[in-house]
Amino acid sequence: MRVTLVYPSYGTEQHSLYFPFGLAYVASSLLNAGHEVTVVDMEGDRLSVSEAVRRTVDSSPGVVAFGGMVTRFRYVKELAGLIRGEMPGVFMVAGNSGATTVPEIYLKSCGLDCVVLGEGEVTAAELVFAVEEAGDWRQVPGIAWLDDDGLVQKSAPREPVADLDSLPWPAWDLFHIENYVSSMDHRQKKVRHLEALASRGCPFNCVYCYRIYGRNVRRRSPEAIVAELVELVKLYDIRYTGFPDDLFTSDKKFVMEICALMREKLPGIKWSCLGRVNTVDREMLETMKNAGCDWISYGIESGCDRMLEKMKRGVTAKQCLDAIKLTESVGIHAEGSFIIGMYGETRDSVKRTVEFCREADITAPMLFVTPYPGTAIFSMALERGLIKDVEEFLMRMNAADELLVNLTDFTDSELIELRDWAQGTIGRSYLFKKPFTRIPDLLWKHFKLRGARGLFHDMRAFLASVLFRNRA
Ligand code: B12
Ligand code: SF4
Repeated sequence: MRVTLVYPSYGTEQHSLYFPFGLAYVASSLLNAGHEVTVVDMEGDRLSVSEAVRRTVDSSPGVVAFGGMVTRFRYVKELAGLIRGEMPGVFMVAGNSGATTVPEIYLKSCGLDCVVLGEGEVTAAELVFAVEEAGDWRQVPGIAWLDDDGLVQKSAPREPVADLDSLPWPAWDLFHIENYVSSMDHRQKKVRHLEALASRGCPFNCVYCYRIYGRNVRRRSPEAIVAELVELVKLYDIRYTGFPDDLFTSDKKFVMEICALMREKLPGIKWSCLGRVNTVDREMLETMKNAGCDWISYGIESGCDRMLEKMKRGVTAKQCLDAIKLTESVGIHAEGSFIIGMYGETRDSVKRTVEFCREADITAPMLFVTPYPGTAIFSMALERGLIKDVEEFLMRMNAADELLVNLTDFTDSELIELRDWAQGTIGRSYLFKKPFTRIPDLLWKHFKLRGARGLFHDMRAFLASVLFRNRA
């Protein structure tokens, strides 16, 4: 059957491109099952909504399937409405963490026939087959739909793919891959790059995080991961890579094995990953460094132990500081991500985060805590009436640089001001430690990461912090 996969855009701003692995994995499984697949990539091809609709309709699909992060819900809604107007009989489906956690919103607002829950590869292939055969697609495990009374019904749960090596590699060639390979990467490297997924799942339980693959970690074999990377070098001449896993460093032995193979088969290739401070040690970091790792991003989130406990991070600020210093000491650049506005946040806890950054000598954009669907804080925000209309909340979602839901005892404007103060103070103390190298570097980095708007916002925050430095 002819299937058109639609990747909705982030928006109109210029920013780096991130390859949509979820959709590309679904595409390769559909191809493997014998279906004909077209991709309409709004993001990579910078398509307007009307162009995306035109391309979708022109591809004459029997099934239209939407991907993209939950933050792109508003585009799925708009696209689905327009496509339905042009092709009333087409079967429409969506998959991702949003469709999985708030299926009723996707089904009702976007007029979809069904949504795929969780891991999509096997479900999508079976679903398209059932639609093609005019069979009872409601029997396919791992989906949800609306019944005649408008109530959400779910089929039997889909078992996770036991052997990740059995999945075909992502269908890179259905996308204009050169756009992604040559785009600047979120690890701030202007080199040819593409990543590969090594594992699915994370054993930890942070209250602001949703893991579509759950707590049980499944890992590909190191041989298969490195073989895929070797293929990426051969096909696209990549020089930089990384692992967009939930948590790449969840198992030392696994990481060490990948590193040994990378040293042997991919000398000269640099890479980065997401790490967790209590899953690394000196031996592991040195091995990673020797295998080309030059950048690790740690989710630090707060420099205050009380807040770390509230987030159920399972680590202390001291552990975070030690890991950052250890990482830098072996020659890998360590970066931290921070959030502000968790329930229980106070001026004192924010000051501790600022102090933490000073001591660690790091800076990073500080984002507002956002209760994404599926997280513990989403349920809490619903219970407390802080999110009254889930669809309206999804429609406003973006990159967490705006305050969407206030979980604290501060007023919105107090919290925004506190964030601007903290962001500015952290940035100022970092920059002025080595002004001649750091100021140009940081401006460029923020522009790449967050576009012109983000750069403008951060510069404004920085100036505000210089002018009002004693406020907090
Ligand atoms: C890489 C990444 C990014 C990249 C972009 C990735 C991209 N190409 O879109 C960047 C760095 C830009 C990014 C940004 C953000 N991200 Co992000 N990101 C990830 C990360 C680490 C990996 C995504 C990935 O490639 N996964 C691997 C693929 C194979 O899995 P998948 O996408 O889920 O796809 C599977 C299923 O969802 C399903 N599926 C997916 N699409 C489709 C389509 C169809 C038709 C079907 C049938 C099935 C299906 O099947 C797929 C295969 O099994 C995930 C965590 C994770 N490991 O998933 C977080 C994650 C998706 N991000 C998240 C968040 C919150 C954000 C930000 C809001 C963070 C921030 N504070 O700014 C921003 C949003 C920016 C924006 N404006 O939209 C959350 C989403 C939470 C939620 N409840 O939805 C996640 C889950 C992290 C987390 N654990 O909380 N992110
Ligand atoms: S934030 Fe990171 S460590 Fe915590 S549960 Fe999510 S993926 Fe795991």
